Amino acid sequence: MSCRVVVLLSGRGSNFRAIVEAGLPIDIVAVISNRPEAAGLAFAREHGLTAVALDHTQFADREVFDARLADEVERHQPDLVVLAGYMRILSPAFIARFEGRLLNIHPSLLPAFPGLKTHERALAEGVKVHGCTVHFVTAELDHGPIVIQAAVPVRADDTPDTLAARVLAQEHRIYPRAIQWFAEGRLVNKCGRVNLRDDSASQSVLSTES
Ligand code: NHR
Ligand code: GAR
Repeated sequence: MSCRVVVLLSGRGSNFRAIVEAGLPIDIVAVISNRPEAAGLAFAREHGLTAVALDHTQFADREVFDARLADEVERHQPDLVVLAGYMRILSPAFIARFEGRLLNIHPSLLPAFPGLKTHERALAEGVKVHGCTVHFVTAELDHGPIVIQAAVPVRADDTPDTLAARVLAQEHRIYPRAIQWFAEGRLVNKCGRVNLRDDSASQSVLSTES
């Protein structure tokens, strides 16, 4: 049975597109945005996927919104929930319902630069290497177990925008890969570290094809 995936996003949705275009053996059963105008929602509809807008500004507070969001996510019975440019911190009550099946992509090499404006901060610190991280989401913001990272060089003439574009290209490579590993049941979460299970069956299929 194919892995049922719910995608949460807030904006452009280029990571979501990269996931769709990777042609993974997954079922994207719903795409949910806290911003009704998110381009990612329109892309989902164009692809015949279930697209749901839940406008957080219409709710009394974060707890009330997150409870409604969690109910909506659960309705689609996901095996995996993917944050793809989802820009709202999730309350501990939400995390408790989905921990272990919740992935995020963050535009820095964690644990450096958790939170927002990562590219500006990387340039301000003068780091020479920057990148992105896919991690399991825990209640502690941007601190969950790391699945995969990709690094990019920082150039002397970079602006936040040129650096973000270089990082984004890597995001589009690593997020589909991490999701595929999850769907294959190959991610083993052990004491807060993620190991990649070497599934000999799928390995040998790969090697006979290549
Ligand atoms: N929630 C939890 N509990 N843990 C994480 O690791 C999370 C999370 C929710 C989102 C993505 C994240 C990132 O990769 C993410 C990871 C939003 C903010 C933020 O401050 C910070 C980190 C992340 C996403 N959001 C503001 C807020 O008050 C709103 C900002 C806005 O709307 O533009 O929620 O970096
Ligand atoms: C991506 O760079 C993602 O890593 C980042 O927002 C962008 C979303 O782009 N996520 C965060 O900063 C989470 N706080 P996309 O909508 O085109 O995928």
